[in-house]
Amino acid sequence: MTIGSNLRAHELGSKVAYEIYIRSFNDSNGDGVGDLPGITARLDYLADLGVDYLWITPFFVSPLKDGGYDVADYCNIDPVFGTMEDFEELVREADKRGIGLMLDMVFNHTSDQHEWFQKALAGDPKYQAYFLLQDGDPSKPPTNWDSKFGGNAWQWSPEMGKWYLHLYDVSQPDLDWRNPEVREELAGVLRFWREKGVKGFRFDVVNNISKPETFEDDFEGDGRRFYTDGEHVDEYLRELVARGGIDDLMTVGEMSSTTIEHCIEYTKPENHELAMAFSFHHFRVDNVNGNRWAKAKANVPMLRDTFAGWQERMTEAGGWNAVFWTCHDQPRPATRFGDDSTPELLNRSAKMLPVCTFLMRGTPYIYQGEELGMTNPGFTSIDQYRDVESINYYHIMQDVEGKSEKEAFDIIAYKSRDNGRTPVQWDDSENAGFSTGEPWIGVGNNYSWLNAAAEVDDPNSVFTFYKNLIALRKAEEVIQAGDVKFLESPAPQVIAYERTLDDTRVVVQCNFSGEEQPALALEGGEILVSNYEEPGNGSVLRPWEGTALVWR
Ligand code: TEU
Repeated sequence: MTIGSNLRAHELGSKVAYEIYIRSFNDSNGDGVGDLPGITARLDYLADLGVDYLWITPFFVSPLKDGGYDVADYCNIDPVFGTMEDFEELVREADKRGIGLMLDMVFNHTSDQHEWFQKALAGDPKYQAYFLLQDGDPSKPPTNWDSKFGGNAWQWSPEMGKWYLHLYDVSQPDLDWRNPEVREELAGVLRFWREKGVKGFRFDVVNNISKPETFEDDFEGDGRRFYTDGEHVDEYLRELVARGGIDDLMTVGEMSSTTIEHCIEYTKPENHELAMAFSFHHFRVDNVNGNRWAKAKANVPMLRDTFAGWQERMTEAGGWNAVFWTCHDQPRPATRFGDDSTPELLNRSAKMLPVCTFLMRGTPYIYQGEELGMTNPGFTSIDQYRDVESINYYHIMQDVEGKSEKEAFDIIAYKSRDNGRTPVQWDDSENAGFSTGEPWIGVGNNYSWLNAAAEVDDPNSVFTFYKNLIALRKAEEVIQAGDVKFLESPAPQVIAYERTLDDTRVVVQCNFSGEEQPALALEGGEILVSNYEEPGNGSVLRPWEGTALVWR
């Protein structure tokens, strides 16, 4: 049986995952940082929503220069997030509610505080061979590659008298996967957590692990073509999955700047690599001239074509998509793809978005707070931002691109990752019920009315709508396992597709605008789900309407 077959599709297609950015989810001890007991305390909320898996962002020992994606010890918990006992308690309590935990494995790089890197700095040749070091002239980096977080991707280490590669922050040295000892260490980390009862893993930027044998300048781009989906990545993944003993678990790889062809290979079941892949091409639809650091509305026809390509081609070839609107690296989708200018428009558009993705073929992921329709926080000063990448680019936009302070700030306020990292808005009490202490990052400016306490029992809330969509996915085989085909859009601002299984056909139509738009000419059909009690069914789609019709 293959992943593209109905058997595997039923299995993966009936599941829904929920991402927890632990620092901002729920703080149990008043230190202003979310933690493991904070998650345990909210399990009933998550069980009520109906999710099957929790992907929890890294809570391992870390100097937290990159929010925990700079790991100093893969098998120990950072005290700021709790203890091993807290983790075991979380596993037990989640298990009771039928929820599995997925841990976030950051295996492309470590923190510079990791013992391996510290030993390398001290001159130990065994550990120097764990990293990508180059000899050379301290004034001239080995290549002109860019770091993803700005600046050159190489750092000179006076201790070692060598350069080291860091595709991300300078505090995140890249591991050398060509070294079998490195690969065995990392497989051991998977075995350790599997033993603890973990049900899955998310692999950070895992398609960047295979670096070339020799390093050369990139005169066409920023260097990514030399390591993205690199030569040995499939082989490394197969080996990791086999040696880690995780082929039967839920796995997802974060794929940076990848291609559909590569993601087919990563997720075809016969390859025994990963169950599914995150790809980010749909986030390019509001770039300006290829630049992510820009403020523009989404190009909906481009969004439609991107979804169509990934949905249809992955399906044809037996691959499997993770489908999602956001994660901890993105601004809030209600602000970005919907309209948060009034509570009514926010409610409408924040419900249309999941109609569009939840009925697609794949496994949906919800990012914390999305199910409440959380928005960008409305920060007014750069001092409120914490993220290393955002702060770097705030300066690059001014110093290198010549933007004004205001232009740079407006772009940060629209696109920064921190927009998605403000605390989950639990209630209208101080700090939105997230913490009794001062939160590590400020809370959004609308928590007094936009919060979980106000939404859980409200039949009209975004939360209730998500809950119903999850239940719908679990009830309908056509959503779990049906074929998918994108339809010609009746208007540029509309995305339409159909799902079919045996004699059942579902047509989804979503209006990505605040104006009425023409609908597809369809005969009959019952409403399967809609964000309007009276959809403009038939000839028009109402503003921000998302409706699915079914024929059986
Ligand atoms: O992100 C990978 C990644 O591609 C980011 O560079 C992304 O493009 C950027 O954050 C968008 O703003 C992963 C993690 O999700 C991220 O949180 C980490 O910072 C990064 O890897 C390094 O580990």
